[in-house]
Amino acid sequence: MRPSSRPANLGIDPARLMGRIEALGRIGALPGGGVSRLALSEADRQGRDCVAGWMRGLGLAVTVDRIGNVFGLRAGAEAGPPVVIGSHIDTVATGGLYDGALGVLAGLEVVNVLNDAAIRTRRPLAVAFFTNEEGARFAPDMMGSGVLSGHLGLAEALAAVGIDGATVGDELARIGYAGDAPVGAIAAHCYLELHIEQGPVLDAGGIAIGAVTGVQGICWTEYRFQGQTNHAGTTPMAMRHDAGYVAARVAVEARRLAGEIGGVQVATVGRLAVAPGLVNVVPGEALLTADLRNTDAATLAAADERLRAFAAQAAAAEGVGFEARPLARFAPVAFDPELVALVEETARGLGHSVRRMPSGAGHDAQMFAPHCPAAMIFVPSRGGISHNVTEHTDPAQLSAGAEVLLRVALEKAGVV
Ligand code: HGY
Ligand code: MN
Ligand code: MN
Repeated sequence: MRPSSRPANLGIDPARLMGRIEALGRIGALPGGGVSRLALSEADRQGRDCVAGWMRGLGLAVTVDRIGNVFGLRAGAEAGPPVVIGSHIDTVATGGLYDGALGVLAGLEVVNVLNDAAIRTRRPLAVAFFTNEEGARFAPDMMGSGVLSGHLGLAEALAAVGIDGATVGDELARIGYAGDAPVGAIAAHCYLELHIEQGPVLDAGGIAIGAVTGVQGICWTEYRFQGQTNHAGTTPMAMRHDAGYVAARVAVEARRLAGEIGGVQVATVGRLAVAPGLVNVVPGEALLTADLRNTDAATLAAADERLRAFAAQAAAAEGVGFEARPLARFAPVAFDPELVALVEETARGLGHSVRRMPSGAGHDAQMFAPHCPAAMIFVPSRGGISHNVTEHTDPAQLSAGAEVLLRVALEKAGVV
């Protein structure tokens, strides 16, 4: 589909975009750089207030739904489902300035450009941020967009208990974002998300834009092992029920299994804890989280099953009890081919190098994909680093992505 004519001299304001990114980055800023705005934390509340304030300042009608998703709506000449531009503003505890924030703030930049040029779109536009995309404090990830899309029940989400023992419902109320708008009140005509790649592909290839074809499958599981605390000196090895030893074996197996499967298979043990965690006590308790991902659903399911079987066998051999609790299960998702092509053509039309690619990271966009045309625009991550305080993308690269977003959004919303 060729992009039709549209106001030629429109352009984003790179300094204004960077100004908002840096201003939001000061909320939850970590000493020495980076950001921590864990979902529904005080920093997340401040970030939400800041972005909702910018939305209102741009004349957007702000609504908050019952899982705390925030939409800023810009009326079009016609009523009907809006073109939604979204992402998230919560971060992991070792976050950077751009993961999530770029997509939301580039959406505000699009609105700013349209307001400045007094351009009215045919369809309404909405800029949105969704609750708990990261899943770092409360599993699963993509929680707010997952409830919106029906992937997760509202009650189940509100009851989710975080790694610190708090519940989503209590925390949402505490920060003042337990909205009263029904979930799903705003149905998207289509969904666009600008995001940093968070991987090495674009940066290594010197490519400016990624036209994202889809998102790989995600499988998070929490393993808990119950052994027997005992004396480190007096307990013969054959008499031990060492929960920590079993957890360590499972962690090593996860890594080995990923290597054996090969291809795009990845495995991460992000949380590994033993109790009581004392030098002279055989651990009686252990907890481990396994994050497995693959673009192929069957391979991913097989990997999950094999790791779970290994854990059961290792626990039995050590006389240790174990339970496995699913934390997140997302099937691989394909984005709308026409929209992906539009992203690719638009990038090329702006003179940017572009390539099609799957996303290794999960995103809110994947929750929209089954319900409306959805697509993502990637910009490079320096060294492929993300979920790390040194996460970086050059301002010119950020602006290039925002420019593509502006033109694709205009193409989908139409100009009157
Ligand atoms: O885990 C992810 O892929 C995303 O950052 N929530
Ligand atoms: Mn993200
Ligand atoms: Mn992230």
